[in-house]
Amino acid sequence: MVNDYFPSYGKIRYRMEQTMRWYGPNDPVSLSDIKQAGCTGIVTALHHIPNGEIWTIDEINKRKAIVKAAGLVWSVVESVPVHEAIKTQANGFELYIENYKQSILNLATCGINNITYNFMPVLDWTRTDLSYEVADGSKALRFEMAAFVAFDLYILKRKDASLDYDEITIKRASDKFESMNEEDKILLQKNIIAGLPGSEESFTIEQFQKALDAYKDIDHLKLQAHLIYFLQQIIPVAESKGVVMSIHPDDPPFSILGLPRVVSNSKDIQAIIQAVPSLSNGLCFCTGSFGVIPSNNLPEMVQQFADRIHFIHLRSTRRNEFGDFFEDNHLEGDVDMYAVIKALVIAMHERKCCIPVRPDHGHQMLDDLNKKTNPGYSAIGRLRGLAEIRGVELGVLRSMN
Ligand code: DNO
Repeated sequence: MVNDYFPSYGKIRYRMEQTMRWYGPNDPVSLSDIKQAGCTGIVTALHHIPNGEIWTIDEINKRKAIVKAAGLVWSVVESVPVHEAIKTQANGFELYIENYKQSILNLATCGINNITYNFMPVLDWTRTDLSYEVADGSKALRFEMAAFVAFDLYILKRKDASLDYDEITIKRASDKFESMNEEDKILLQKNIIAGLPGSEESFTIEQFQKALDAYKDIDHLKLQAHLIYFLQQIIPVAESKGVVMSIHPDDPPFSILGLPRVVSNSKDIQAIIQAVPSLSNGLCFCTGSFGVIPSNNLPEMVQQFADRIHFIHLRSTRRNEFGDFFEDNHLEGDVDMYAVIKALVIAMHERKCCIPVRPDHGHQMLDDLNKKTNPGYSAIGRLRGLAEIRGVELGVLRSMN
């Protein structure tokens, strides 16, 4: 158990590299804001390049120069998105894999060697409510099961969807739907399918159903095989250039809309490591995603995958018995942040490296409430999260030195 693990290490020198996500020149939170929050690294992506196309050296260098001019470093790419055709192995998917390899090579040429991606079918992350007011008056992101199921059953009207839910859940969903007005329904649909920031996809209901249909013959094993095939293709390319690839876990980490999920727990991760053991085949350890499942013991998972965690998202969710969760303050909620950070400090010491970490999401609070920022990516809310996290890290370090 990590909590009992107190080795006499002597001087521990490696600290988390503090970063924040920046959505590029149009992000209302500026590079200067991020720098003032105490970050040295930036996590960004070329969101303007359509999913599946090659990131050219020219475009990468342009972004890199903007970050450098602000006195910061482009530490991690989040994300180079994986085209749906690769996940379903639809016609032409080999070309998308070739393009992906070329983007890795181009990033490596520009000296950027840490790339995050995910392998979630159709939707990247999913929430039902983007401005859930918590007790202190700040606003958080939330996944409410009844609202999600109401969308599935009564808005999307997915065939046989009711077979996926028990009676109580269906009753709660129908009550929820009854209580909603037209505006609420439109907003719920928008939150789920119009594309959260960074997801690179946006659908109408018809397009969405079509995207789901592409998975009708793809179960867990098949999707896992497609992921492994993808890794077998790209990891040797990444490894040859010293690039590490960090897969982001499923968010939420359970099946939604009948879709398979292959990166939700340690068993899933072990399977992909076993298939492609290279350390370039790494993990973006997102405590907010993994933390939604009570059986995911996060400090133990950090220990288990310590050698291949190349990027960290720190965030804490609070769940209830109905399958709902919301994003709590970073040191509250269900994640034992102290134990996670301690395990990370030990991992960094053993690997003799600083792992980039970002406060994943933050509440909208204080002046954030008067601004329009990307959901989850407020300035002050994330600053609070980062400040708390680095305080915990300092405490852990002092207690061990
Ligand atoms: C949400 C993010 C995800 C993440 C991707 C990684 O805020 O954590 O969108 O960037 O899943 O590919």
